[in-house]
Amino acid sequence: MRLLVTGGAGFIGANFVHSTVRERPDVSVTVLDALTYAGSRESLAPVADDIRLVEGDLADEQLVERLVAESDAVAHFAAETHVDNALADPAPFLRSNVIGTFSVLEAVRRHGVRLHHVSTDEVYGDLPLGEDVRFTESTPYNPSSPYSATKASADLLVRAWVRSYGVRATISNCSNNYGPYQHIEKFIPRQITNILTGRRPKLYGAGANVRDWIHVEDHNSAVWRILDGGEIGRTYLIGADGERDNLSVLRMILQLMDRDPDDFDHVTDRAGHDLRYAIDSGALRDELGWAPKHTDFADGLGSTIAWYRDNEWWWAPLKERVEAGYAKRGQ
Ligand code: NAD
Ligand code: TDX
Repeated sequence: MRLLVTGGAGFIGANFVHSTVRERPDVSVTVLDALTYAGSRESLAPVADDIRLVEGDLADEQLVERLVAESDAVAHFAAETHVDNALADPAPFLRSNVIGTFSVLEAVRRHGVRLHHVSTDEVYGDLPLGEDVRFTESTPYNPSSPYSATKASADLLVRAWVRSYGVRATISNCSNNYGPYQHIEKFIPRQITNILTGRRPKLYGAGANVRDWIHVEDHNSAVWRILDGGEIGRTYLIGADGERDNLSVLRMILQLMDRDPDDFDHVTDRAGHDLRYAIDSGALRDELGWAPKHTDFADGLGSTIAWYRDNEWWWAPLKERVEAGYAKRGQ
């Protein structure tokens, strides 16, 4: 199989490429990535000799068309992904997430190529705290932020291209990922690298917001399961029953790093901050037989901390600039 992976130099995409090279020697991987601030060649260094990396933008229709024409399937991960950045400047999110997905859809339509579109649970908006409800495939779309609105728009384009043009596509909406190679602007790696650089962790508001954590390897095994056996036109929700509030996650990081549990700062809350995400992944488990492997969160968090400790070369050059950006916003 010739597989085109968009966004393969980002967090989830790079982990996907690593595991594909490791576990699927029959797959030849081409990565298309614009190498924005969120993508890096270094994340693909361990597999550099096993893949082809093309630096380019999704909005470059001719390039996308050429690469899609040479592929049997596309795993579409590329996107602008950070909610705080979207609040500060939504324009790149419209370009990459909406126009970029449109460009991929037109190319797969012309060439009859199978597409898997990677999306997020944030398209469903948020859930109340403390109620026993979860997102399912039939939850109505209700995005809150410029980021989630552009991901929702992309999902709707995919659904329309399936219905109108018979494009062979599936969609997955996954909960919050953690693991190696995640950009240090995101919650978990930001706190780990704050501690490793002598800074205090930063918690938005009271830390009561709940996220449903899944290890990136489990997200990616689900994506492969859908590519292999998913029903065309279907949406699958991916989650590993990992609900925790932000304060508990932060305290766990502090404990695993031998710090005082109160050694952190409360900072300005995010505008429009979604309260709670929670995924019911029953359909994926029952119909495609998928199950997560990383079921012990403390264990997964411990190995993620170890990865950041051992791979300072990968993140240290970014740290000052990321924190200066947050400081400007009072976060
Ligand atoms: P990331 O920000 O770490 O990586 C995104 C990658 O896409 C980067 O390498 C970047 O250079 C590339 N990119 C961005 N715009 C591009 C463009 N116009 N053309 C080509 N490449 C471009 O993101 P991530 O966390 O790895 O997320 C990957 C996908 O998974 C996204 O679609 C995201 O919405 C989705 N997702 C993420 C999470 C999460 O917790 N991180 C959860 C659910 C879904
Ligand atoms: O320093 C911080 N302090 C803090 O309390 C940061 C960066 C975040 N937070 C909070 C905000 C959220 O409630 O932690 C939670 C997680 O924040 P992010 O890592 O920014 O993730 P989130 O906004 O939940 O979105 C993530 O999951 C879904 C990804 O960034 C998205 O790309 C994905 O779609």
